[in-house]
Amino acid sequence: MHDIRRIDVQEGILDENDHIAHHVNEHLTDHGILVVNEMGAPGVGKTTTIKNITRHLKVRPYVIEGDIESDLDTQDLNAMGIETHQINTYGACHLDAPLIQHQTEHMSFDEPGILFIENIGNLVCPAEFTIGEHVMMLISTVTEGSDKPYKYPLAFEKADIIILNKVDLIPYLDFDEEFFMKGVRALNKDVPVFKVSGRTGEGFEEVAAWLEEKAAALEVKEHHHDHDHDHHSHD
Ligand SMILES: Nc1nc2c(ncn2[C@@H]2O[C@H](COP(=O)(O)OP(=O)(O)O)[C@@H](O)[C@H]2O)c(=O)[nH]1
Ligand SMILES: [Mg+2]
Repeated sequence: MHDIRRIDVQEGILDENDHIAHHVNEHLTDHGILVVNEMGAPGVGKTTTIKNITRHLKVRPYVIEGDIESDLDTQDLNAMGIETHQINTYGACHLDAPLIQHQTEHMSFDEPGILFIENIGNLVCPAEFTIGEHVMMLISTVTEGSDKPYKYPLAFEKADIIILNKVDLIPYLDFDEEFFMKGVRALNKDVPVFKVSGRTGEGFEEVAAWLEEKAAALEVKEHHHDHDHDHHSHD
C-alpha cells in the first residue's frame, strides 16, 4: 500500500514537469534557441566546457547556471561577456522544468543562439528530469574511471552527446577507454562521443560544430513552418 502511493505521487510530479518542459521547449524553439542540458558529476568540467565551446561558436551563447548554492561560475561567465543567469536550488539535487520556465520568461533572447543550462553536479537526479532541452549533453571524465556507464546507466542512456573531458590526464591514469566505450555502446548505440581537454582546448571545435548543426536544424524547422508548401517533399 505504502509503496503504491509513493509511486503515484512521483509519477504525478513527473507528468507535470514533462508538461512544462514541453512548453519551455516550444517557447525557446520559437525564439531560435537550441537548449542544451549539461549534466555531470561535480568537477568534471561542466563550466570549463561551456567556456571552451563558446570560444568556437558563431551563434550567440546564453547560460543558466544551476547550483545548490553560490554564483561563482555565473560571475566568471558574465565577466567573459557571456549572458549568464543563476538558479540556486538550496538543497535540491537537480533543476526542474518550472525553474527553467520561470527563468527563461525573464530573458529576452534578442538573437537566436544556444542556451547552455549547467545542471546541478551529479549523475543521478538530473537524468530523471527533463527541463525543456533539445540536447542532453553528458560530461564524463577520464579521472572518474572507466566504469561509470555501468554504474550510472540512465545518464549514459539519455545522453544525445557525450563529452569525455580531461584527456590531457590520460598518461597519469589507468583509464580503460575500451571498457568505457563498451559500456556506452551497450546503452546508447549511436551517441557521438567527443574526447576533449579543458586544459589544452583540444576537441571543442568539433563539439561547437556539432551543436551549430543542431541549432541550424532548428531554424530550418521554423522556416518550414512559414513556408510549409515549399518544403513538404523533404520531410
Ligand atoms: N587537467 C584538466 N583539468 C580540467 C579540465 N577541465 C576542467 N579542469 C579542471 O577541473 C576543475 C573543475 O572544473 P569545472 O569546469 O569547474 O567543473 P564543474 O564543477 O563540472 O563545472 C577546475 O579546476 C578545472 O580547471 C581538463 O580537461 N584537464
Ligand atoms: Mg560548474
